[in-house]
Amino acid sequence: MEATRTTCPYCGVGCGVLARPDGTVAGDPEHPANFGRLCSKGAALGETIDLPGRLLYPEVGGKRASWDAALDAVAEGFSRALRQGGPDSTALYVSGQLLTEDYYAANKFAKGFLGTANIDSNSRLCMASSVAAHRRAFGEDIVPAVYADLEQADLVTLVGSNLAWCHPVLHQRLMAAKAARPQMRIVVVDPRVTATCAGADLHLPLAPGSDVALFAAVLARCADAGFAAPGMEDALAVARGIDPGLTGLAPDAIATFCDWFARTEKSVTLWSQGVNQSGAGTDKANAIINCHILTERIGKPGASPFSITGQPNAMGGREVGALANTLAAHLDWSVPAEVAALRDAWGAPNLAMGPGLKAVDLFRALGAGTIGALWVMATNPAVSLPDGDGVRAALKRAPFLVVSDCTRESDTVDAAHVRLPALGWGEKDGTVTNSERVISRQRAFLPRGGEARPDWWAVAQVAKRLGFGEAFAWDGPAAIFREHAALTALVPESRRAFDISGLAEISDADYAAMPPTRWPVASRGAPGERLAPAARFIPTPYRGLAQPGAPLTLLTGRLRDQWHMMTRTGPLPRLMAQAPEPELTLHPDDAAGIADGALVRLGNAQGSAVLRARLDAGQRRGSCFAPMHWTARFCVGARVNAAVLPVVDPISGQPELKGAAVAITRYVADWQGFVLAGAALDLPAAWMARSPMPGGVWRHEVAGEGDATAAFAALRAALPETTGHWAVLEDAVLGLHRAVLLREARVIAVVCLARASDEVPRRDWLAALMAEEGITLAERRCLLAGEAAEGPPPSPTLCACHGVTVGRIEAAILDGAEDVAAVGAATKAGTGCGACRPEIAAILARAPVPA
Ligand SMILES: Nc1nc2c(c(=O)[nH]1)N[C@H]1C(S)=C(S)[C@@H](COP(=O)(O)OP(=O)(O)OC[C@H]3O[C@@H](n4cnc5c(=O)[nH]c(N)nc54)[C@H](O)[C@@H]3O)O[C@H]1N2
Ligand SMILES: Nc1nc2c(c(=O)[nH]1)N[C@H]1C(S)=C(S)[C@@H](COP(=O)(O)OP(=O)(O)OC[C@H]3O[C@@H](n4cnc5c(=O)[nH]c(N)nc54)[C@H](O)[C@@H]3O)O[C@H]1N2
Ligand code: SF4
Ligand SMILES: [Mo]
Repeated sequence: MEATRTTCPYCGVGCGVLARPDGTVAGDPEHPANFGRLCSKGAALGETIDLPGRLLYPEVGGKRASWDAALDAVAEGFSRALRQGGPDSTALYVSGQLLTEDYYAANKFAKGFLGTANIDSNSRLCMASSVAAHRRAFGEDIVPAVYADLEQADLVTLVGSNLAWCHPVLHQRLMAAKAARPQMRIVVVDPRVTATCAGADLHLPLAPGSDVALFAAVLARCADAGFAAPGMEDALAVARGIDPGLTGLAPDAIATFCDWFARTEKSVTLWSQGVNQSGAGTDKANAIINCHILTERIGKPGASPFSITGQPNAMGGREVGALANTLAAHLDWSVPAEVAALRDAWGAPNLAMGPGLKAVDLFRALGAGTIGALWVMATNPAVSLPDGDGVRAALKRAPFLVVSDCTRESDTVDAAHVRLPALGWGEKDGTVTNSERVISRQRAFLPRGGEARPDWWAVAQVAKRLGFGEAFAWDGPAAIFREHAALTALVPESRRAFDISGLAEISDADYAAMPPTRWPVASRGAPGERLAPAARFIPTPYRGLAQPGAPLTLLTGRLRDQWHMMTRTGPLPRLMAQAPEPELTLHPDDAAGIADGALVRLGNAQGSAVLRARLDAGQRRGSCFAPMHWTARFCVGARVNAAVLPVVDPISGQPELKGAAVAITRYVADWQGFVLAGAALDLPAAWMARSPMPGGVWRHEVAGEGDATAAFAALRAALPETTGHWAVLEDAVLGLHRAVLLREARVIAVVCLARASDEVPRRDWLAALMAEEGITLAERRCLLAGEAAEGPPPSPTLCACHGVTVGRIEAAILDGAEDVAAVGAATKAGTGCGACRPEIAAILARAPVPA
């Protein structure tokens, strides 16, 4: 079976993948991003191909419809809104998970033909602050660096980036470079101890939101060391006026970092959401860039600022200009000649003449009733936007909502009037651009699922129905790509770094075979490497968090093995094993009597969520951390964005997704425990977290109020499987309730409740028995005890790639493995994507006690 060269659909590293129709995937050794490596999510791609819950047919009003009927309905909904409210009562909300060609089509449709700039992208939640900072500093949204710079630098500073978990393959490249050149220094700037800190020489646990103060100190120190550059005066004066103490860091730690930065010519500063997702995100990014301008370290080998992208095509979205305040091909609304040229090129007399509503304002307008028709593509705003409850209410109130997605299992899809099935990974065909400006092909290697169609095609069909067919008459993605590439040299006088006009005449065959290609690719000349744009200092006055308040600051972010709202990673047991429940990490001194493992409610006047408390001294005091991933589908009531206020950076409009002020209270449950069953169930429990386990078993963590005996009966009654024999243990005085449903020698279901979660048995052993064809008599005798009478207790999986448990790793250490490499040689743990290597190092450091 021939392997197809394609690209991973998850993070912005943009790894090349060799994929076969039987679902086997491997890293592409020839791709310049990964040279054959893949992380746990990439390596599990084959298992995501047949996920249940695909949206396979168009639906109108909740009923299956033909494409013709669905497209007619979309055209009608948009015409009605245009008639009643004009262009600005229509809107699109799109995503960095679209292919460039789909993205281009959506943007052309909205800005050129609906005549509205009300098209924004989930990149507003992700990259907007960096886009704004680049435009302020460089006059254009330019990322000067390439990945090799991380390997060539002598100082790599990671600011607000958990690279080990979020860009694992790039982190592995960095770790390999450090192993080869141990003198290379790595600094992590993050309020909490993350897996990325394990490989660092210095961790600066600064106060949330205070990055501008840190980089102001760096700027001042560099100036003191004799660096000077024209135009630095204002930025430097502002920086000198900022008290470095605002960071809450020890003065000698700040001094060490400033010294390292000032002295190290080959210095790369890489940043991500700890910078961007902030009420001061744009200033944070410019404060970093200022330090690189002053030291003349931009776009040089091993020396550059480097804003890294999150989604697979965040960069492509910026190229096609599908943000409410950008135009196609980096063209600029403030340059009339560029606007005129685009209007002519598109044949679009109605071209929108200025910026539209940014994401948060767009959903506010939807809630206020001023948007008559909204089309959402490839994103789940019901969960990912701040003010989650407000956004859900707005979606429900929308007069006309179209959602294009590959899955039916999304809270936003639930709310849609028209549902359009999109091609999934492996079916779609087009291009994406990664963090280092490399354009790669995603190629189809699977037949289309059901009646799913490309997003660009759906856009073109609706455009045709609205009378704009001529401008959307593409026969495939290559034609769209050519049109997009041609726009990048539309106005010769405006010299833009983003120039891929060299690809404007690419043939269909060459497009099909296109190797990874870094821009710029001008009509003449070789493809680009680094970019070294002329740069301007931007004064960055200090502003703290926009959501100040007592008592704790909520930081949100990502887990190693989950992707966003879990639609693809959540159903896979091996990716769920790392964190089967939503957890809130707290410093023990902030716990105020809350025990490790207790359920807690975090919340404020806007909203709340219930999670399992984890006490961890690596969390900065005064802050707590919760993953962003949980939706109502996996956990009822753990959507953290319910408690995140929709406050935005005034320059970029990016919401402050890290920094909500929350209070933590104990969630009082009279009973809690778990239900194991052969399917994901709706159960009568006030709080419930579902997760898949190996062997087709679903774990349901449950908690609730009221009489435990009644709850126990209700949970058993809610199970779909009833034939068989119940083994039951109840001790109402102790509050213990355990039941196992047996059919012959098979375990069909388990229900266990207690007063506290540590009084219920471990789930792993019981779940493992459920996965078996039949259990032994010895096992059966121990069932209600919840653990085997003999043998070691089951151990959680640490290495998701090779399924290696903590116990195996501890055993290898006892057998003499002294470092991460030796553990890898003995167990294979850490030899896949490598993302668990920091955790293996942590186990080595705490030297396991012999059993
Ligand atoms: N496994 C996995 N990988 C992913 C994704 C995923 O869902 N799962 N999503 C992808 C996407 S779209 C994105 S955008 C990237 C995001 O990649 P990252 O930005 O690395 O991820 P986050 O966990 O959101 O946030 C990074 C860190 O910012 C820290 N932080 C919070 N507040 C501050 C602050 O004020 N200052 C500083 N300096 N740090 C702060 C947090 O503690 C957190 O550790 O990951 C991409 N990769
Ligand atoms: N509290 C908090 N909130 C956050 C963040 C945070 O750190 N903290 N991070 C923010 C960031 S950086 C991001 S990027 C967002 C991510 O948030 P979302 O964009 O809402 O996340 P996803 O779950 O990835 O949604 C993508 C959807 O697109 C679908 N899809 C995939 N490919 C295609 C395609 O080709 N066509 C179509 N039509 N659909 C497709 C998938 O099935 C999925 O349902 O979350 C943001 N929200
Ligand atoms: S690092 Fe992992 S998630 Fe990111 S592109 Fe590579 S394989 Fe995919
Ligand atoms: Mo993102």
